[in-house]
Amino acid sequence: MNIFFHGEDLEHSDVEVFAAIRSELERQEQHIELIASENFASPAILETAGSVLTNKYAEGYPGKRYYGGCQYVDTVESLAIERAKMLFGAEHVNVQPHSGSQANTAVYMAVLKPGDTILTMSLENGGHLTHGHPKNISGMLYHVVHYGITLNTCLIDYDEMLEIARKNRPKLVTIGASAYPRSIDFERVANIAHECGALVMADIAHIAGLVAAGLHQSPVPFCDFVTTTTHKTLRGPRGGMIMCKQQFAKDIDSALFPGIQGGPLMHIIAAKAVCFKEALSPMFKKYQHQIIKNASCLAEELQALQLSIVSGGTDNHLLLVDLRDSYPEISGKDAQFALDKVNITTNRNTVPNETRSPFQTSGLRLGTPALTSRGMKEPEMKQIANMIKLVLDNIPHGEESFAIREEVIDLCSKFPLPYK
Ligand code: DSN
Repeated sequence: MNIFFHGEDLEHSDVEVFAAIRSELERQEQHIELIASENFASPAILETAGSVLTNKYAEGYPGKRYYGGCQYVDTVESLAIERAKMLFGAEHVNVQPHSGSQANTAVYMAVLKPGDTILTMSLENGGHLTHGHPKNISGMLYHVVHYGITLNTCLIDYDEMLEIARKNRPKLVTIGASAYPRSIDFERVANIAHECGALVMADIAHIAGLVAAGLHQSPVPFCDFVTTTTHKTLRGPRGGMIMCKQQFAKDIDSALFPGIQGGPLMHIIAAKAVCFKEALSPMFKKYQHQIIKNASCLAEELQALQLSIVSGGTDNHLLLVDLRDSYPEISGKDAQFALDKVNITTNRNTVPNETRSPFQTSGLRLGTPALTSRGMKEPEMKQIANMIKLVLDNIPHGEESFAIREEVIDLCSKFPLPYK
């Protein structure tokens, strides 16, 4: 019995959507993907995410649902929970958040009241929207105080964090980033929070794969709550997850459902279970190790080509190029657009002590999870660094664009996506 579907129906029933998906596949095949938060999920994960489980409503949790017919989705959710516990050593896991934002919001709902103080890292310093940005619900509902980084090293200033925590007595401290290239000392942050009577939430959305593989300190033993997405370095389906100490299990579960979500996405939860099984394999550790090696190599090569890298390098899967030294006239937006033209996909990003607006920025964020999933290694990172340099040198005229685009397509053809 074939339990999955492969597009033969869509091709005939909806030509517009089919054509858009096929074009997106071609784009993914022919572009160098350097967005640090993107990846290529395995065929098994894509199959599961496209399965008949999408048909099932299952409000509640395994063994305690509000609908009949949940016996098989109970199996997949229980598998996802048990595998995640094994992977991260967590006491309690909720695999239902639709996204990392939902996961973070559920933690806030579980432990905070409107007006309570949260101590967080700002978006400008590498944090995340959901860590108290004024335009996000976290910044609208709570009183937000920020810690930052030391400007000359670009490292989190833990001493300042302690000082601010002592002064402001937050109810919750958050730690975790979407554009921070260095290791994070979760134990130290948990000690600071607990010393000041606060709870602590680590958001490991970006580095979850590195943590699962034991290549980055895990926050799980130290922090009250750990949230993540499942689709970045973890290489699963798009979604979120919350881990917490057992004492908070009930509050977290009810904050998520019925607090902020209704029916869980059972096809995605099943795909999370598949992702966690893949992440428990020895191959996964090798893959994560290569992600880090590739990021370090890319940073070193770009530095050798006279580009400034924030903090002088990287410990994880991403790096930040500060364009201001070598290319003061070029914004992150200009660089992103020029690279787009040659099929190199990146995103502009603010850099420490940013002087341009968040829409323009002075930086580029580059990450290696997706390229590493295609099998690229250090020689390809060197080639990519050279191509990036050539593109930046040729802004605004882009004389070299055609040749570089051909080189990108040729490189991609040697490292096919894992779907054929
Ligand atoms: N959009 C994600 C990222 O690119 O880091 C964060 O939500």
